[in-house]
Amino acid sequence: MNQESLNAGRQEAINAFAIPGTFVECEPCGNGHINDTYMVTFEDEKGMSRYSLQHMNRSVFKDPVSLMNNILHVTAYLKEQISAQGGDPQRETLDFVCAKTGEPYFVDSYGEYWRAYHFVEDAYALEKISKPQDFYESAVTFGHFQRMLADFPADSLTETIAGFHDTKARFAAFNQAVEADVCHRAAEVQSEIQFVRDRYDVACVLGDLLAEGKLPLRVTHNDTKSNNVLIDNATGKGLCVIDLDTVMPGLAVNDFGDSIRFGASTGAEDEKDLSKIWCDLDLYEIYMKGFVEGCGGALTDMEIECLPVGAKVMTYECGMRFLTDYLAGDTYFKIAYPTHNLDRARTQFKLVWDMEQKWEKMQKIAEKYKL
Ligand code: ADP
Ligand code: GN1
Ligand code: MG
Repeated sequence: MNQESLNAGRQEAINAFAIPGTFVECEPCGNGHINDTYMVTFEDEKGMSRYSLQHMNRSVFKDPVSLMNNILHVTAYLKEQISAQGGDPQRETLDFVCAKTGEPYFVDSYGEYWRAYHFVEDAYALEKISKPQDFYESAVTFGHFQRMLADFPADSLTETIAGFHDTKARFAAFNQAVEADVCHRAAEVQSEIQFVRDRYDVACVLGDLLAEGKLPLRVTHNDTKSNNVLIDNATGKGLCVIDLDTVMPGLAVNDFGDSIRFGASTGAEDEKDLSKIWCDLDLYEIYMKGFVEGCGGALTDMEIECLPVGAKVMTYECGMRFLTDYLAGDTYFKIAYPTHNLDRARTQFKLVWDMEQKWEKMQKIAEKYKL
């Protein structure tokens, strides 16, 4: 969709939600790769209030109505849990604002879907890990999130992206993109393609363990990048898990792994200088400690043993997804320049390689957290 229709649709959306007061301003917000997020300010007699307004990505989420139903049910359930634990449901989970029609979303005249949440004030998203303590807090918060959803009726959730962490299916999609080579980019990335193909076992390992009944299916977040958790400015504690689009049945080890690939890397996800990219084992262990604690004893020994596998698989899968998107013409992830997805893929492959070098150490660390 072009910028002009997006801007016009956004203006419609600003007027469409049941927000009291008058509109003051709207600014882009955050660094998500999927949706377009804005921070919108309104003013009424009580003062200024802020909201997060999101244009939902329709090419990624084919069924936004079912997706919003998922989020509605999950956040309602979480609010009960948070209240029962003496927490603040207004700040500790996403809190919707309905459209004036009463629906939890708005469709603009271009057919685009929008939603609005109360902005979680006095908190920050972890774009990069500058303090290990923040990473620990994010781990406790993601672990606790999963624990709170332990008895959520998983059957009531729609799969918002089919096979989201089916790494074997991702491998097949990758091979199709290589064969199709619609942008004639495959020739220049032969070594990256080979890197992926040499590790088909990594694509299969978790799916096989799940099929053999060795790992349990749980309700998981599935997108545990550290900027999908907010940390409280005042207490420094993890506060609120956001970006709930992919809450679906999944593997705990993948939620662990996705955080490691992003937060335990010594460089940015799109760092061009690969000599700066390593998997920091201190951060890996700090996160493991927090995640296991946050899960509150619910992880099985097998899950704990497979935490390093989750780290490797999620990093490999994410690199493969970036490379697939690069080959397919950058239709999925937002990019800022033409080789952005390739740069991202390369950091992930460097991390996978580094994890392979440190594999025994990674496994030994996990052993310590078996209960
Ligand atoms: P994406 O799916 O594109 O990653 P997110 O839902 O993660 O979108 O939102 C992008 C960013 O916007 C977050 O990383 C965070 O910085 C900010 N954000 C989103 N919703 C809120 C909210 N309710 N309160 C505060 N910040 C928010
Ligand atoms: C996307 O939406 P965001 O930016 O939090 C992606 C994740 C990737 C991540 C890579 C729905 O996360 O799966 O791991 O980018 N989300 C979706 O940075 O595809
Ligand atoms: Mg996000």
